[in-house]
Amino acid sequence: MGDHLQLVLPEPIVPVQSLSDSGRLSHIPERYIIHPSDRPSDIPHIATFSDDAGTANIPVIDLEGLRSGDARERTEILERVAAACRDWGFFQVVNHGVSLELMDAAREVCRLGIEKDAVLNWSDYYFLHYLPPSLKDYQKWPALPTSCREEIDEYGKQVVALAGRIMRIMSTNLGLNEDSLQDAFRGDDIGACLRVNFYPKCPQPDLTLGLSSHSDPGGITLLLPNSNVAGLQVRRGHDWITIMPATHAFIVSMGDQIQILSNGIYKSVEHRVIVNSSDERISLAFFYNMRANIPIGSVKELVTYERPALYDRMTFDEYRKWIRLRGPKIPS
Ligand SMILES: O=C(O)CCC(=O)C(=O)O
Repeated sequence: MGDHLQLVLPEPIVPVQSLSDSGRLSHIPERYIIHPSDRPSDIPHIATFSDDAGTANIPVIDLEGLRSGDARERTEILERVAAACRDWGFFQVVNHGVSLELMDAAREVCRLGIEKDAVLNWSDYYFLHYLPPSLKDYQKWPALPTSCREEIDEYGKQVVALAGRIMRIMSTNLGLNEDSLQDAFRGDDIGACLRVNFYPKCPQPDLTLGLSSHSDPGGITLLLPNSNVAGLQVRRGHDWITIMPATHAFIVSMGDQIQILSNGIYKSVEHRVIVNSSDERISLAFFYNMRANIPIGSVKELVTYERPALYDRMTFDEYRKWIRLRGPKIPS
């Protein structure tokens, strides 16, 4: 995942945060200026907006009804998720079962974990690995504030549980056994990591991007953004839709491996991040991926005479190497 993103990003020598914090920057350095055809033409004039789920452009789906045991309500929710997976490749979930306090705390401690002189990157970021356990190394997690490791650990556990629930919903919606997708990921052997992104204020947001257009190569992503600063844009045909995050919602998106497993029924959609001059932004992108070394192809029930297999089987590791050569977007 990191390799993939590094491919499409220039590697900064100075953390963007320190450039922005100098307070003297009126123009962004040359190396951050992107080609005119890639520039965001429609930076929202006011980046900060009120939390109003009604203004969101991707579906906001309330999962509360899944707990009630009411069959009709459950069917309606599943249908909404199915439509969002098919039509958007993106949706937001609220009442998802992850502790709201923990969401706020995770955002705050991860933010504080971005040290001034830490890992250098464009729109500074760092990775924390949760799964497989062999990759989890607390020594590489921020030590301060002292609650950081414990809270991020608990956050990871709850988000992994939510991701599992969403995978089961998607599996059922595809007409499969509810564990089929999870089994294809190799169940307990999945990969999970958190990418903490920090986008400082930018004096010339129209000339650059916080994160270049890409699709996520893995399974599903659960994104926790600032609830009041716009930044994420999702490709919709020729347009870029600026997502308005609903309060305490996760933005869920399909990765390339879901497109492959579903034989193209669900789409992994390109997205990018714009920055702005008045507000900084932080986002926690939680990637829920399959085991890296098992061949993945479309689930056999979804390959038919009318809909032959669209993709070659390959392992997630091979796929990452493949996109490194081919560029960051799976053909739809
Ligand atoms: O910051 C965001 O809203 C999106 C982050 C993202 O796409 C990523 O980390 O891959």
